[in-house]
Amino acid sequence: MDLLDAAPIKAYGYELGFDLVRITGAEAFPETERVIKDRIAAGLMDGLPWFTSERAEVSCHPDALLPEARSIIALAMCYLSEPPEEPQDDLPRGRISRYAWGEDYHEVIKPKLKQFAEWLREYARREAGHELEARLFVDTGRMVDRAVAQRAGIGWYGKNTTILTRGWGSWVFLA
Ligand code: B12
Repeated sequence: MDLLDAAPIKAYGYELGFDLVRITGAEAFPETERVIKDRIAAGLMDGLPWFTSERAEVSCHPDALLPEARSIIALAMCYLSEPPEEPQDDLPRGRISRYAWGEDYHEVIKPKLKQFAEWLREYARREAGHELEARLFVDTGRMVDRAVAQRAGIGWYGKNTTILTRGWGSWVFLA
């Protein structure tokens, strides 16, 4: 992103409704790759057949996802909302994790990422006279979302392994 001023990029991220916007370089994540491979070898990722060592070799190397990659924009969106009123009856009920209360976050965030990428392309053309390529990831993509967020300064690893942010705690989706 060194050819482009980062301030308007961050400002646009906030305009789109993200709560934290940071930028980091597109260098590899060798420590995360080592941890993923150790966990797979120890059988800790059983039940997630798509979570393979080969996948880690891509997801921890941004240049395998986009060869000319220079920077990664790390985004966080808070999902903390007020709990609904507790029903006053004795019927047995299950509890659903807060992150699943609203609309599917993938469907909320993906259109915003597409809009961000379109804006970035236009911004790069206008400011630097060059074409910009971008790839978009939220959760299901081959990207190590937490490692990116930590390196970019979105937050730090909490004891529950989620990224804790100043202001929103761990109640954030990453993209
Ligand atoms: C696989 C996965 C799961 C699996 C986990 C399976 C397993 N055996 O671990 C399942 C389906 C169970 C799951 C559950 C949840 N997930 Co999930 N999941 C992912 C996914 C796709 C990959 C995460 C992963 O394992 N990466 C590989 C590991 C090795 O990388 P890493 O997490 O960066 O690992 C580092 C840390 O582990 C760190 N570390 C671990 N523990 C500690 C402790 C300390 C003290 C320190 C310093 C460091 C540290 O060291 C590693 C090396 O850098 C990511 C999205 C993505 N594309 O990254 C979402 C993601 C991690 N999930 C997310 C969420 C919200 C959840 C849930 C809270 C949802 C819910 N309410 O049920 C739970 C909670 C899980 C938890 N406490 O971590 C969010 C986390 C947001 C945040 N604030 O961090 C992500 C980032 C999705 C997103 N884009 O928003 N998830």
